[in-house]
Amino acid sequence: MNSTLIEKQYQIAKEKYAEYDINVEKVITTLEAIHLSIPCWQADDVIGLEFQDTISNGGGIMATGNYPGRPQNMTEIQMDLAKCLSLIPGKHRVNLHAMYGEFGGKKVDRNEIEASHFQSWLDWAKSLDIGLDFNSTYFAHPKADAGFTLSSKQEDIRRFWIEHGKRCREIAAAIGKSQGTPCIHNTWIPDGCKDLIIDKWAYRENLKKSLDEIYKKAYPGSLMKDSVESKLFGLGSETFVVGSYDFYIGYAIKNRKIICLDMGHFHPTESVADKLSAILQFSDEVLIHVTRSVRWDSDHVPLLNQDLKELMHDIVRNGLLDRVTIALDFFDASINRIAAYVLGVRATLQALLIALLEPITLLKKIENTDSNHVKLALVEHIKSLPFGAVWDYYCDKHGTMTATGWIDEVKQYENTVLKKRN
Ligand code: RNT
Ligand code: ZN
Repeated sequence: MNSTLIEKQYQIAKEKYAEYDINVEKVITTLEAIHLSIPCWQADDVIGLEFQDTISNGGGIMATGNYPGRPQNMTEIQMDLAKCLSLIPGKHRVNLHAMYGEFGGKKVDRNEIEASHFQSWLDWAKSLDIGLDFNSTYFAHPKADAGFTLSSKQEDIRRFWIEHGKRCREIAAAIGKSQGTPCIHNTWIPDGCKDLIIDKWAYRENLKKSLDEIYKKAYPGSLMKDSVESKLFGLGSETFVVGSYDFYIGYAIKNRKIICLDMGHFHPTESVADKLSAILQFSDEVLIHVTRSVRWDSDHVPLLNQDLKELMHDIVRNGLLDRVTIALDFFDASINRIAAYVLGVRATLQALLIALLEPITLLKKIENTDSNHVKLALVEHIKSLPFGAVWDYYCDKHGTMTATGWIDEVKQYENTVLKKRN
């Protein structure tokens, strides 16, 4: 689409939205200030950069598919990520996992990692003027194979992972200090059991004790913030999950940690969106893992579906943009990985844009003063307003392809770069 047409349609859209008292320029400024945290792990199917002498797939994290062109080292991962970022409007952060350090082909175990292993990520992020977030990696390791890490009844295993957690927080704080914005450090553990557990208490008590120890050292919120991520079930933890939602919401509220809500970690009809205006009555912040679950926590690439739109509506309608960090969490190895990123991030931004373009003041007024059918009718009508024209303008303004233009760019990258990899 050429720029004149984009501009023309944008002007008409602006007029349309003005009828509902929406200032589209203001909306664009708001959207520009939102920095999504993009998962480094979609780049290479959650494989990471560690030297591994034993193959370990414990932890239930499994990317399915074998699309050609998977990056094999840090340079290729960074190159792919930079390509993705160039096809996405706005400025975004990259979310690292501890298994993605620069280990120089040496075995550096999880209880040995240091901030220096992430220096090249920091340099790379600085060269792109973006921020980094961080995750401890408690899976894909022989010491996670038995199904329990921080909640393990084996004291040496528990200690090993406690040390990992402490080091990850230190690394996150170092990243935060260097980049000048807080680095969110997220904790998700795979702990759980395929089948019946009698002594649930011991595991949950252990997890609580381990977390208390990991979080003992206080870091200023300007450097790093801690979040804890719950789960409903996973591969190998179908019957019992130690870090359930009830466990972590209790822990987070009591210890002033951030709860991380992964959109794939709840019962299929449970609304993650609806949780925000409840949790945030009692907590300062929430972290979201945007994903698309197909029947279960399948980590499909987010699309502009009802769940995603509802989530963004609940953030914006309740004035929670400053208190909700939006990270993405998906990994699909069955499609072009660059396209996966671009699709997922663009859908998330589009959902935000739709939410920001809603005449909330008007809707709230109608809700308080008019019949319910009037509100419903208006909500329905708003769905047909020309948000796509604003989206195209937004992409064009940021020098990124509008509409489907990026598909050709990804194809070309596939032909010239990805296909040349083994
Ligand atoms: C697992 C959690 C977790 C991971 C990443 C890789 O079910 O969602 O967030 O996906 O840490
Ligand atoms: Zn997640």
